[in-house]
This record gives sequence, C-alpha cells and structure tokens, in this order.
Amino acid sequence: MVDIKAQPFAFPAKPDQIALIVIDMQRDFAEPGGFGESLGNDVSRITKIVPDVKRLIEGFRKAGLPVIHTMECHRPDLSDLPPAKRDRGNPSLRIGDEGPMGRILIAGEPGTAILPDLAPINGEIVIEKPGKGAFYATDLGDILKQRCITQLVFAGVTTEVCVQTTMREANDRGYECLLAEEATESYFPEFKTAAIAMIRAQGAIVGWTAHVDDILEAIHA
Ligand code: C5J
Repeated sequence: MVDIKAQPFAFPAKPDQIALIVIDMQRDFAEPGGFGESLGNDVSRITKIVPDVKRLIEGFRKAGLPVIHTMECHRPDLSDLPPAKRDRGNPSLRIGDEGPMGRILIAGEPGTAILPDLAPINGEIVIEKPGKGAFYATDLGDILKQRCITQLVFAGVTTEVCVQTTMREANDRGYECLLAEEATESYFPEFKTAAIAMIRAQGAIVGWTAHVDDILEAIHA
C-alpha cells in the first residue's frame, strides 16, 4: 500500500490492484469538425490537457500498471443509439451523420479514434461504449473482476459527463476512484470545478481527486 496525496484525504493505493482508465480522448471531442464542436463547444480546451494525460499514461506503462481506454461510439447501423440520444439538443451534426472526419461517433470512423498522442499500445484494453458511463452495455466490469482490479485512476473528458458518470458507476460497484485533476477537462470550466467538488465532498462520496505529479510520484515509489 502507498498513500497518494489527494483530496479530501490520502488515497490508499494498492499497486497490485490499480488501473488507469482514460475516458473518451477521441478526435470527435477534441478536434474541429467533430461531435464536440457540432454541439457549439470550444474544443481547444480539450487538447490542452493532452500533455498531462500523456504523462499519466506513460507513468502507468512505466510502472507496469494497466491502462484502459474508452471510446464513446455507436454501431454503424445505429442499433445501439436510442432516439432520445440522437435527437437531443440542436447540434449542427447528429451522431451517425457524415462529418469532415467521417460519420460522427461511429465505431471505426477516423473522427471516433483516440487522439494519436494518446493512442493505445498493444495489449491495452479499449472499451467501446454507447453510453456516457463505461459500465453500461460493455464488459468493463467483467474485465476488471478477471484482473482483480479494485481501484481506478481516472483521466479524460468530459469531467462532468462521461468521467463523472463512469466514476459514479464504479463507486456504486465498490471500486475506489481517484480523479487526476489536470488530466480531465470540460467544455465549461465551472462544470469541471463543480464536478471535482462534488466527487470529493462528504468524505469522498464518489471518490478522491489528486494532482498528476502526486499520482506519478506515488506509483513510482
Ligand atoms: C459527452 C463525453 N460529453 N465523453 N461525452 O457527450 O463526456
């Protein structure tokens, strides 16, 4: 056991049971022409965290600890896309529409891919998920059980949507969750701040939050 300096108190990391989960660092959320921009968001906020996500991933790899990636995406026939999700809001491009990087949020399309700087390497698990939470309609829970993983460090986007949803799903399933503060981002700075506060309130009711440097220092100890 090694303590990671965290809020609201130290995170008791178990190096043989911990994994990094990188949520949805996809071109569709980070690049012009993708889903994020079609919803009217400033996607440059997302690309700014790439260096911090990258050093977290590289730190876990160097320490021999598992790295799991998720991608929000749907089948080409849209059979896993509820109309309630497709029709929500007023985007300039809907999920499944043809955009400048291929069909929006469809598995296998160029825009759906993980950013090249953060791409999975051989042997790393990639979870394709149709929902905001990574446990819904995926085999993530079984994969974690098989590997005896009980603690998850979170990075990725967006803090208050797919990251927070997955942290809450994981927390309810008994996982201890730690969010890497500089390695997550929202299109709305105030939502990131609020999500971090909500997660660690009431004695870490959803989980802990920590700085990337403190996580890296502890896992290399
Ligand atoms: C959103 C996500 N924001 N990955 N997806 O629609 O957070």
